[in-house]
Amino acid sequence: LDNRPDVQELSKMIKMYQLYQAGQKEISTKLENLDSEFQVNYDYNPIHHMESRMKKIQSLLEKADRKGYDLTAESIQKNIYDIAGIRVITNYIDDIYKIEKLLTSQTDVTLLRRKDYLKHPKESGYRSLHIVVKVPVFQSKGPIDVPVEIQIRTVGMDMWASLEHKLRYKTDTDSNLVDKYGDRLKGYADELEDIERGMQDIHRDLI
Ligand code: 0O2
Repeated sequence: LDNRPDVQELSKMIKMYQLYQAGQKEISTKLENLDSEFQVNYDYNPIHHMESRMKKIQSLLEKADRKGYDLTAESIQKNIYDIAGIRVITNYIDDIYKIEKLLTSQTDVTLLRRKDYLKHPKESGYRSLHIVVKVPVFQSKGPIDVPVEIQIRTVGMDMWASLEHKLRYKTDTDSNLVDKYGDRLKGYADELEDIERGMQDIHRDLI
């Protein structure tokens, strides 16, 4: 980066991370509670597993720089919503929307942004539901709303995204690989969707 933030700004960003991490924990707990409740009442778990990550400061600054935002804690907080991220991997496609509805209908959770890459897959074939919600974090001086990005997708879509991410990452060193595998992967994304919808139909008949 040419315009690195000074020590004072960096220290503000580090403090800001504590707040975002707390927001991430609030949402993770809500999701875990929903999943346990499903187990007790319906003998079924919509969530296969979850992963949480905090965006590394270096990636955060690079993203802000790329998007042309000031590299200050204030500007980053105002413009970037995926500092705290949770990935929810579900068993079936229906579960994606079920989780979204159950989470966003909670009174202290507010939906800020929504991108449905299931209804509108990306050019690559990528499918996932991305939502950003805000949740209050109770600090010593009172509550502060914190945005958390949640990516919700099925086991199949997650497996696909991991492989495709590797391909894109490798592209930096070998662009032939995208020419070689890009179309095939896109085709697999469509096939996976067919298979997951078919399996969901069978599962629906079994519960
Ligand atoms: P990381 O480390 O995964 O976070 P925005 O956040 O909305 O300002 P953008 O780029 O419009 O910026 O967000 P988008 O495309 O809705 O979501 C970005 C994230 O979605 C990526 O994070 C990936 O995790 C995932 N993603 C989006 N498109 C693809 C795709 O074609 N293939 C794969 N494998 N993943 C995708 P980052 O930025 O890569 O970093």
